[in-house]
Amino acid sequence: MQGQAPPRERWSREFPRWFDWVLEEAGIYDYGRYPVKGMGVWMPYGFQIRRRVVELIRSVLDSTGHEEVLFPLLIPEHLLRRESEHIRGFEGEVYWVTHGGREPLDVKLALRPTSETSISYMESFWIKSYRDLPRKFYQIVSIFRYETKATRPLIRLREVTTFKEAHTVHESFEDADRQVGEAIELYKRIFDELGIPYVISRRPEWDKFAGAVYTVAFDLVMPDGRTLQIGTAHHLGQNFTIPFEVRIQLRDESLDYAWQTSYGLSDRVIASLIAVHGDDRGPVIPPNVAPIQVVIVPIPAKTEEERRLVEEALERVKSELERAGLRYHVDSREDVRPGRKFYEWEAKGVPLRLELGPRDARQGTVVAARRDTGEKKTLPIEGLGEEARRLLEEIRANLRRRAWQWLRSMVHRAESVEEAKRLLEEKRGIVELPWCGREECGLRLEEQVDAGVLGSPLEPPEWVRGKRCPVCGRPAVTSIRVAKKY
Ligand code: P5A
Ligand code: ZN
Repeated sequence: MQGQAPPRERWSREFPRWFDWVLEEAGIYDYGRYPVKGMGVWMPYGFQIRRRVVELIRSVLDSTGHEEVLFPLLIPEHLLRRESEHIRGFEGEVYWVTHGGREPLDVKLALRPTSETSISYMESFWIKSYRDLPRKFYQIVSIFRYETKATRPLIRLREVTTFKEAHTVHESFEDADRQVGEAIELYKRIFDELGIPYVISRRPEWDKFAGAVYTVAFDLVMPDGRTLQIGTAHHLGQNFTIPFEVRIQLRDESLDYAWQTSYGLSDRVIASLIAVHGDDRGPVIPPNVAPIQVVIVPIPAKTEEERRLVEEALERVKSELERAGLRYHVDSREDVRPGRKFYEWEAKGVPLRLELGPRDARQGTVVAARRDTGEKKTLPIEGLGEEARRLLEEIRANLRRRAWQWLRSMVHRAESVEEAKRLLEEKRGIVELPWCGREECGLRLEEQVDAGVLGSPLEPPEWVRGKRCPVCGRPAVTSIRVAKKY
């Protein structure tokens, strides 16, 4: 029996409301009720998803020579101010601790908005020679930013609770450059594991990280067609090692300042996996991070003998799933009707549901319903563990495929400003145009299309060859991406 794929009307048309509803309905993140703006509570179910995402990030970093550390939350004012571009960028977003009890503090302390300054400060003691390099540190911590744009749960927080920041040190510009390349590869791996599609852009000069030489960013198109920056990697040059005096002895025995990179991910990774795999019924949590991979809903039996049959079949189903190492839950609530249960587990995004009624029990089968496609089929209990594993793998692949398809359908090309404007209004998503590469034209374009610039692909694309910049008419050297941004 083939089910219709669940509709995605509400998901795309009312995305912000859909998202708030999902976080609450699924018990992921309680945002509205906590009495500090921009801060919410990870609920048990959400926390489990978060934990698995964090484990994935950790395992990718640990297996590639990154060392986990933990720095203090507080940064003294003079450290935060030491790199001028950096503080200029963050000045308006810093929370300050000014008192200890009733005493005003001698030195104001910042709640870290990011940790380049405190980490560079300590690196100046730890790193003395090229022999110590490369070093790759990371931590997964809360950071605080007094965001002034509209705050949103998991998307624009004032306490970012799942900030994974990596900080690396190198002996040359080129090594740091290569490290940015590695960061991009690692982030691809992480996003691919979660089935999150992305567009990678080199951010324009006017939108790079405060204190960076250049910034590469991953963007996702959200269901409503607006883009979300879901990760960034920065070449920091010697911008922090000079003021913090991270000086090293080079191979030729001379002394020079070291080179750095930093790269970060946040709660937005979790927001994106919830957003991108959703439909009108709620999210579909990818099986590899789903707290519950399989939910079993026993269908009420009428007679004692049917009840016993279902009980017995249930034991067999459970041992099948256990043997296959799957995370399952039996919803045996007696006061809730099956229809209501289906609705609730769909809203939690459990990827696979097994229904087990008297008739199935008698036949030694269960009815399996896929959350991603809504498809239902009858499966023998014998060998169910393996079959469920296979189905979950298929669901994962399907989610990823569907998400990529959707992202691709949201990237458009235009050769004139008017066309770009029209596409942004009618189709939303990302519009790519030929570009002369000059800042002046990029900024004019932002104004003319009333959208933000994401930047350019890392390599100039083939299709712009022979084309002209729609703003100034000069030959295009690359393309530029514009989008309505979150
Ligand atoms: C890289 C890690 C940095 O802070 N320092 C350490 C560098 N880069 S960043 O671009 O400013 O932030 C990294 C990623 O964090 C996400 N992010 C946020 N997520 C939720 N709420 C926020 N207020 C917020 N601000 C930034 C973005 O995905 C960004 O790419
Ligand atoms: Zn131009």
